[in-house]
Amino acid sequence: MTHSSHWGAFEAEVEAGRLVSVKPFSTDADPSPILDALPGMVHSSMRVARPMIRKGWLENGAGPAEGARGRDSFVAVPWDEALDMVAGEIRRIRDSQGNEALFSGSYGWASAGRFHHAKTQLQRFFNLIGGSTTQIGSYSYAAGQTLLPHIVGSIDPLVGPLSSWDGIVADTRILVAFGGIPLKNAQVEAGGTAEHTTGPWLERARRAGIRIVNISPIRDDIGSKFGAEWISIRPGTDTAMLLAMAYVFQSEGRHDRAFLDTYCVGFDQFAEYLRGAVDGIAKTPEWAASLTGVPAETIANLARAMAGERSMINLAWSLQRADKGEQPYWAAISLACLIGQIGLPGGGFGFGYGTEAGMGNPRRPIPLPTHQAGQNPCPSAIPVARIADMLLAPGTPYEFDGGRYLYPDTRLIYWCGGNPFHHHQDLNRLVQAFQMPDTIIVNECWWTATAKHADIVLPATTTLERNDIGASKRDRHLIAMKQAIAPVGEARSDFAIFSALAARFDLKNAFTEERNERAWLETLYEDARVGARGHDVELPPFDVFWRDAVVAVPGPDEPYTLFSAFRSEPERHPLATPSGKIEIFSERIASFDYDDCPGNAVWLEPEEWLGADAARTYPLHLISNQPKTRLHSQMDAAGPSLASKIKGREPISINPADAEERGLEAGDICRVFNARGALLAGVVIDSGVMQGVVQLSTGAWFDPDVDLELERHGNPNVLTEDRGTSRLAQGPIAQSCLVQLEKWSEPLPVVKAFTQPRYRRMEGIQIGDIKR
Ligand SMILES: Nc1nc2c(c(=O)[nH]1)N[C@H]1C(S)=C(S)[C@@H](COP(=O)(O)OP(=O)(O)OC[C@H]3O[C@@H](n4cnc5c(=O)[nH]c(N)nc54)[C@H](O)[C@@H]3O)O[C@H]1N2
Ligand SMILES: Nc1nc2c(c(=O)[nH]1)N[C@H]1C(S)=C(S)[C@@H](COP(=O)(O)OP(=O)(O)OC[C@H]3O[C@@H](n4cnc5c(=O)[nH]c(N)nc54)[C@H](O)[C@@H]3O)O[C@H]1N2
Ligand SMILES: [Mo]
Repeated sequence: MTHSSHWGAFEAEVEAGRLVSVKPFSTDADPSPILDALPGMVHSSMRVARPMIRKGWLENGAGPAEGARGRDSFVAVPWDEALDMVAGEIRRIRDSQGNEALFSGSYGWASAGRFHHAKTQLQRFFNLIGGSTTQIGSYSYAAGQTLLPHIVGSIDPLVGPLSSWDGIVADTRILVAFGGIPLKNAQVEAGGTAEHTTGPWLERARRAGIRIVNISPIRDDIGSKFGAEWISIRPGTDTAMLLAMAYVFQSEGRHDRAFLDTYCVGFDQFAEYLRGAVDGIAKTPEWAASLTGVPAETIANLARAMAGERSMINLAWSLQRADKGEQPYWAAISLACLIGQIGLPGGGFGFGYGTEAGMGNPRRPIPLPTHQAGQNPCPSAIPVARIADMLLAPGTPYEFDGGRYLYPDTRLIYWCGGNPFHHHQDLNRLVQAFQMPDTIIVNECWWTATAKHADIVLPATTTLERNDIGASKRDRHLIAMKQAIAPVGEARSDFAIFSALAARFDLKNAFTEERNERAWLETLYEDARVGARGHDVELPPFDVFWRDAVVAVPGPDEPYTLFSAFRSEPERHPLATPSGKIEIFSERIASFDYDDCPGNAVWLEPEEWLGADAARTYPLHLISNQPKTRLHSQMDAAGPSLASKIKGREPISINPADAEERGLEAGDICRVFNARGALLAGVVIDSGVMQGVVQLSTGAWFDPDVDLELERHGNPNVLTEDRGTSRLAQGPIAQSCLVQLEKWSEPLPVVKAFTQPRYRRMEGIQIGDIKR
């Protein structure tokens, strides 16, 4: 049975109604091992088997939970009763407090599949009942997403299409990658990917003799097999290095004056800043060396090398998931303007060649089959990562991208397809924030920490229990995702759940448009088929697609170069910025008068970095990057992720010198802590992690021991800070985090992340058997 996932398309093998194994897609040159987790996860004892209500909520009624959420046991109830309670509570709050009090932001990756996209189903329902408060932007790149429209008029350099790899292989001579191009990340793509191409592209770049430079605290961010040089840099200081490179260009007269005059505004203000006219500090390589730990000569020589040759600057998204995370992106764009190669084949910049599968793939921009949530009639939304602020301080003013707003008073949260107890920072604070509303409802396939912190948990099917279409902006395939097994337990699809809720508001037909799953798949596919014709692509009819299960759309013949139209005809193709040009200085951002994001790229000291005062108490910088063995928190309880644990905890990598100083050996359990929290992790000693830095991937299921004030499983978000990048973007700053680490010699507390909460059956309810 053909199917797909965020980490790749595959063939599902089913025996006696159970998924037994998964075979990678036949033409995938570099399939992801994460596939191996699927059988174990789909039939895991952690599946939510039936609707569950938190005992305290059932007994005491809706209201703030005062610590009971996350601790209480549950009661299993029949579907109809659960749905009645959910609909009743949504109606009560809507009618008494207004739609703004309903929160459906529901950030999260959910699963591949364009129709059963969880958040779309959720928000489609809420939009029909008058709307709800939502979230703006993405945890992935909130800072870049808010900044770039001001500077270059679009977010293409962030989400694509980037200048395509075929053009890089042909024309780039030096590829400078801050945060590297980690293949671990290139396993996944939202929507699903049939071919993993980043490794093969890097291999072609190596064979083409391109000089590849990995500037990162972690050596493996570009595998040594691609011949990359490694320049280790202190986390959070890339802006200083980029500014110093710009300084070298400018002070040595290597900058492209004609490019700056024709295509940019604000170079003179920026040049003043570089020279030190603003703050008395010239942004010399020596200055940057003292901040970054990169030798001044290395910085200057790299800048000079880039002056003479076709160069591509790549920054990982992680760089902007940090305190003042807007700055490295603005500094990189400004540097690329001085170099003057933007819009030329193989030149300029791009953010994220190593963030997801297919970034930089040559691809035709045909529309995808996509379900629509419709318009939200309620004009209420918060910046994505300000959720805990909103819950803890309703009515408080905040600033965002030039505007001033008040946090709404949230009485009900409905999460569907995300795991805030994975993705949010400072989880101990989020536990408090989640006590505030009257009611929290979660649709989940598994007993994640978010499900455990809800009042009503509705069991959702996994993709293998329904039919769907897999498609992504960055892969050329459409994949028929065919139902392989019957729903596990009493699970229902999110579509079925919201159809049933809509019926309780007399809106069933408006929600379903009188289509079932099959009719929707056909409609979405046929719409995309019509749209594809606009790009001279003729897709087969739906029945043929469904029979063959795969459609591969051939890529374009010519490489794509970002900003090439603007470069060749700047008057005819101006950028969507106030000046129509690239804004090295932005009058508009300057007019917001933010000291944490002024009118041009600047070095602003983060609150937590290795040069901060706090580093005397917490002397290690924690990189909580994306996990190699899973997708965020997904698939943590099986397969490669489970196999990677050390005594049941997430591995943390540390430089040999830092390990020795603390008497740590490989395989030890250590306590990692700062003022916000503490966790246990398993020690891996790795000289590929620079001294002063530790690396602990995101995604171990949150497992707090309230009495010990200890997270037992290794979830780094008990340590990270919950504050916005700046008033401009208010993005998350997970990468700006200092910690200390010590050996754990006490008895090891039992990990309960993969244990279901206690529950009992309500009188008269038959419980089916769930495999444990
Ligand atoms: N410290 C730190 N924190 C980070 C980051 C970091 O770099 N460092 N990165 C951030 C980034 S970039 C991101 S994108 C976020 C990711 O954060 P999330 O996207 O919230 O993480 P996931 O684990 O993918 O959560 C998706 C949830 O949806 C559930 N799900 C899957 N399919 C379905 C379905 O069909 N229906 C329903 N109802 N549920 C389903 C899964 O079981 C899972 O619990 O994390 C952010 N957090
Ligand atoms: N296997 C797997 N792949 C994934 C995901 C996953 O969960 N699992 N998640 C996907 C998602 S949602 C996203 S948004 C992307 C994220 O894509 P990225 O944000 O690019 O991913 P990260 O792994 O967080 O960071 C990449 C590397 O940047 C380096 N880095 C961190 N801080 C700094 C710094 O201050 N300076 C420099 N120079 N380098 C730094 C780290 O060493 C890290 O390995 O990944 C996607 N890919
Ligand atoms: Mo992300």
